[in-house]
Amino acid sequence: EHTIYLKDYAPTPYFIDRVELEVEIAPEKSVIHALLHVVPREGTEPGTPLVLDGDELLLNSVAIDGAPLGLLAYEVTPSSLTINEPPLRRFVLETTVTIEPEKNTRLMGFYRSNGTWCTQCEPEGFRRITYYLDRPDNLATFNVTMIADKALAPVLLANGNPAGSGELENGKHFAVWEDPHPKPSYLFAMVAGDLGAIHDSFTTTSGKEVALAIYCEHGKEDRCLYAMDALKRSMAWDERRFGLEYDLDVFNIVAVSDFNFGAMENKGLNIFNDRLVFAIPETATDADYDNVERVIAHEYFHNWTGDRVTCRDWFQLCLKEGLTVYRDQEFSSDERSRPVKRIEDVRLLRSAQFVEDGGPLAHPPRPDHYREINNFYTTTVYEKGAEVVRMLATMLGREGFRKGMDLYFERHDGQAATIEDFVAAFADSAGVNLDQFIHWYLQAGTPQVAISDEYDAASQTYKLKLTQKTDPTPGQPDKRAMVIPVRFGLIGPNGSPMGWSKVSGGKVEGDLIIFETDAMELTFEGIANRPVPSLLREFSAPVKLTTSLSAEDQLFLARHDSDPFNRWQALQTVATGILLDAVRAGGKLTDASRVEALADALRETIEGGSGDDAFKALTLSMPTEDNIAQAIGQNVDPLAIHEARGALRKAIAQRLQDRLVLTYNALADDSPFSTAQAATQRRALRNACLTQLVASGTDEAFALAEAHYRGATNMTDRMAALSALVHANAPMAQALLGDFRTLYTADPLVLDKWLSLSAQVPDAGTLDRIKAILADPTFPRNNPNRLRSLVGSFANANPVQFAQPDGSGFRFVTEFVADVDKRNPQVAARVLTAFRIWRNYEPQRRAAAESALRSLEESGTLSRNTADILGRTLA
Ligand code: BAL
Ligand code: ZN
Repeated sequence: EHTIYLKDYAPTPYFIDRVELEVEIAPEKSVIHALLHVVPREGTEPGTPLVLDGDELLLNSVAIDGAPLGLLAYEVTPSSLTINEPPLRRFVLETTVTIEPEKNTRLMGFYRSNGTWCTQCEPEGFRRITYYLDRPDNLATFNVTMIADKALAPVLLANGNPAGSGELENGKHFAVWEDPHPKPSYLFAMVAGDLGAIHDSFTTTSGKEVALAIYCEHGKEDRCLYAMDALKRSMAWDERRFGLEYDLDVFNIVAVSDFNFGAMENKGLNIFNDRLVFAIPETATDADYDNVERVIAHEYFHNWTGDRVTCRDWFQLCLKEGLTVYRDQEFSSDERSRPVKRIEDVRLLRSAQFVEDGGPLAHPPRPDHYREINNFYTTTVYEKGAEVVRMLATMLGREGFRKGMDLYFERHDGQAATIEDFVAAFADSAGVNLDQFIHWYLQAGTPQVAISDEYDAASQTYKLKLTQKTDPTPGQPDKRAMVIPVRFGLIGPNGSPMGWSKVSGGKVEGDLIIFETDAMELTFEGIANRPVPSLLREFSAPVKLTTSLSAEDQLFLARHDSDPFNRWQALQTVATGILLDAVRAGGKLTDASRVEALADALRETIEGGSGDDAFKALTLSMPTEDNIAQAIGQNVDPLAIHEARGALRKAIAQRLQDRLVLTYNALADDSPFSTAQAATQRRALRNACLTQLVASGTDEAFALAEAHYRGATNMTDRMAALSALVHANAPMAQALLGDFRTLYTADPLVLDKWLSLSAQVPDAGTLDRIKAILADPTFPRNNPNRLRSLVGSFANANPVQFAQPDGSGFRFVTEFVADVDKRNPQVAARVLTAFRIWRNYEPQRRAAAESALRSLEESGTLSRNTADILGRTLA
């Protein structure tokens, strides 16, 4: 069994500090000539072999310091090249290999996408380009000479700065790139192709001019302008907020259409999935614009948190990912609405990370073993990782956090670091002990925090009783108490904040409770009236909170809390209570007065002055079916959930109909499309009103949505109407889907929207329609975006049809996984993770899911990626 353990980490006996590559790019076969400057590490014994990683390479020649090696001096296996007795001094290892990018359907290493040659090396793709110490702790400078046919590939890009170019015989040309910053091989990148580009520049705070470019398929240049704008804002923000400046003469981004990840932070040459670059109003929604901005920022921010300071080993992945997600979240919060961004991030955390953390694929942000590292690019590493950094920032304050970051860079710039290094920088700069805090990185599972309160009028004291517990996760049966920062406030009967004369029983720093034991009881003195507590403001820790507050208290918070997150949360909590009762009643609402009270609070939110339009739009969206399933936990019946949620949305729509129509009409806007905050927020609220109206299921509402669809002048409005009608399974939904398909027939990214919506129709005919789409010979069956849009959306966003009690949905997905696994294991393994909830279903669906998983197990040889996910899912 191929399991890798953190405890086995050891430095290599040799390291490579300089790489010179000459790459001859040609159709079918490319040839890589590598000069690796090798140095034995101190203490390496004579005769210690040098073992390099390789994968699907054809070795043509191998030499040391120019002298070819005899056959007995080295060994080649499918995954390695071993030099048996290298010299115990600095030397140059010279290899020549042949690779076939055209046949590379795994999209890892050097491959061809839509005619363009490009690379993806993280985590272990460089070994598919040449033999190397393909691990993140080997840092080297790179010099790359690329040679290609000038007509096929006029554009030749690699990491670092341009260092020469020229013409060669037979229509060929070359370009040289020198990257002066030592980097691990996973940050290596090359692109060759016939591409269009937009150019711009940025002057850094110390006056250095950086040439910026975004490359893409010819004819799509105008779609890159928003990404360029986001890039320049990101560069300025990182200087302002963290004092971090860019460090090369050029910064290039390339958009490609076949890409496993969203994007990749290669030094000086970020490569992007084109869906995260292209944005024009006709084809991109406001959510797409946000994603472009967020990911452009994320990859740019990696230049410091990832590239300048990288990871010692892949167990530390969260060191760069959690931190960089935190940074991109902060960027979006500063650029847009902070409360709205926080609510959106928490929604994602709950619907993806909490689910992962509560199931068979649960793992700590820093795992201690893995079979396949590609399976650890998870929402736990990314989103929970960001929450852990956010808690540090919450406890240390903005300045304290910045001091820790400064020390981290001072100590580790140019190094491959660990989580311990990161946390030590904060402990040392702030002079605090973070020995217990670091367990957030080491322990899996979502802590469950319960808080109850008690007021005693006679003594004017108020008590908060807190408990925490974390359920066992795979490999971690016993859990310890975590350090949980609980931001809070007490609210008096008139809605204003309440102070106290004294608090005892635990650590309270200003408006922050530091809860770090299994249980704690705080006593506040000098409290003249019973307060309503606002707990876990800003969602200050990634925990599941339950409180003893009544629905009336929650509605009071929804009206009076100064924290927008908790105003939103209060309404969600009331809705969740109603929905859980409705599910228990088989999908019917049981308490009309509570529904009315919720609807009235929503009305006040929409009408009232506090909160921007995007915030109001978020309050209108009820907990998702997945959220409800999670709250139920065991014996989940997705159909009862779907019906309960539909019933609540219908009841709210009926009660708020006049208000929704008024707001919808009042927000009509015929000025030209703009991505300015006020304009996007206006669209968000107007479309939320429309979506809510459609939930009433009336012909009038359907007609309004159809008119909205037909009259739309941008993709945000068009998709909002179509999506509302599709999710309501309205009579005209199929016809409008057909119309949408023909309107955008030539645009692959809009095709993704159609595929995704088609897969989400809550109707028994959906599965057959998906099968027909897949069976179409023109369907691009190797493109990750298309496959994920269709089958990923079905498995993750159509809970009722995926979990048909007869198992047809489950079997369709496992058969799809078995097929795609032969060509692209990463895409297959990712789709399979939709089964992580299978044990939570009621018995019939659970049995059906298990049977589909068992047949996948028996279906033949699976990739390590898919076998790993399957094994853990069934364990
Ligand atoms: N490093 C992989 C892509 C990303 O997280 O930026
Ligand atoms: Zn990242």
